[in-house]
Amino acid sequence: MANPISSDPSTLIEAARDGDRVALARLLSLVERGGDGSRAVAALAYKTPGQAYTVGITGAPGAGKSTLTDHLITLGRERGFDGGDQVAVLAIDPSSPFSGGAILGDRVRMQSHSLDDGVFIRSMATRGHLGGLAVAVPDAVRLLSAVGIPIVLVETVGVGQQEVAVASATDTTVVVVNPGWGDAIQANKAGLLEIADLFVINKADRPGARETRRDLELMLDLTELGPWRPQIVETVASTGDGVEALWVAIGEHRRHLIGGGTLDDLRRRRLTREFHQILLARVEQQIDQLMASDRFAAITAAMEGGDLDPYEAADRLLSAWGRPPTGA
Ligand SMILES: Nc1nc2c(ncn2[C@@H]2O[C@H](COP(=O)(O)OP(=O)(O)OP(=O)(O)O)[C@@H](O)[C@H]2O)c(=O)[nH]1
Ligand SMILES: [Mg+2]
Repeated sequence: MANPISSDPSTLIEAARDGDRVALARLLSLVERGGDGSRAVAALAYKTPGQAYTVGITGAPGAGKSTLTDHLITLGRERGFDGGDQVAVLAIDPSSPFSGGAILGDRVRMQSHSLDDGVFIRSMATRGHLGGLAVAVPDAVRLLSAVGIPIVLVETVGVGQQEVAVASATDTTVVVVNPGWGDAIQANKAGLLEIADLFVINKADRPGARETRRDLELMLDLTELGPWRPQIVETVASTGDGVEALWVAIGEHRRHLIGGGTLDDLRRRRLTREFHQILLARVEQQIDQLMASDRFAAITAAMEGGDLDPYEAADRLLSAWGRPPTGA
């Protein structure tokens, strides 16, 4: 066993591969914190990508994602995709940069697995990670895969742009809605359609599940879909009703991706997107540096004095691109 107080990423990765969960937790903290530590972890993880299949569970606050995830952990452990396997869960709250109360709730809801050392549950915020969630989540997922965990579940709270960013880091994306959802998130339906491989109508014990299904089917009918039509599964996570059908549906989507040869394409596209996010974050950082320079102050003063229009000002400033900003 590796030195327990080591903080060297390669030592930690070796220990994590041998099943040391403390080492794995420490690696995820490095990823979360960003900077050189996360760069080092990312480089090591990228070299040994692993075989993890990743499932995103996303949807509005309180939709029942954690309660569902708790069941999916059990199903992953007992059945897996080709037999029971180890399962990792990343619980992500994009709304707060630091771990908040909601995540504590997640831990409590998944507590039934706390004695199973084949289950690793971790909440994650992005703190200093350059590129935010869109880069931190793929880094974390890659790490879990690299240390040999075959099933990774990613729970994300929220609706909107962040959700899309996280969804693009997983192989199968499950969008959880509740009966009566239609009125609540009208505006975001198109976004959800774009990311959903499966819809779950959870809390199907409440009135309106049938209308919600009809609404979703209609929406799918009006959308130009690829070769996969998102399935709709009804569940009551609080009792476990329907969760097996959900696991089967996830498995079918997985087989669809593997059988059609599209899983590799999907992952390649995802890597390109991640690259794009990293580039954007880098460029933004450079712009921040430029804006702290004397040159920026001088050009801004000239613009304010009426000597330069804003486009000329931008041209002037960017002509210094790549050179170290003076007097920063
Ligand atoms: N009636 C009913 N209640 C449910 C069902 N599933 C979950 N709940 C309850 O809904 C509440 C929220 O469940 P969570 O699993 O924490 O939901 P979540 O989507 O993870 O919530 P956040 O992580 O806070 O966004 C809890 O009180 C659950 O017991 C269901 O199928 N039917
Ligand atoms: Mg939750």
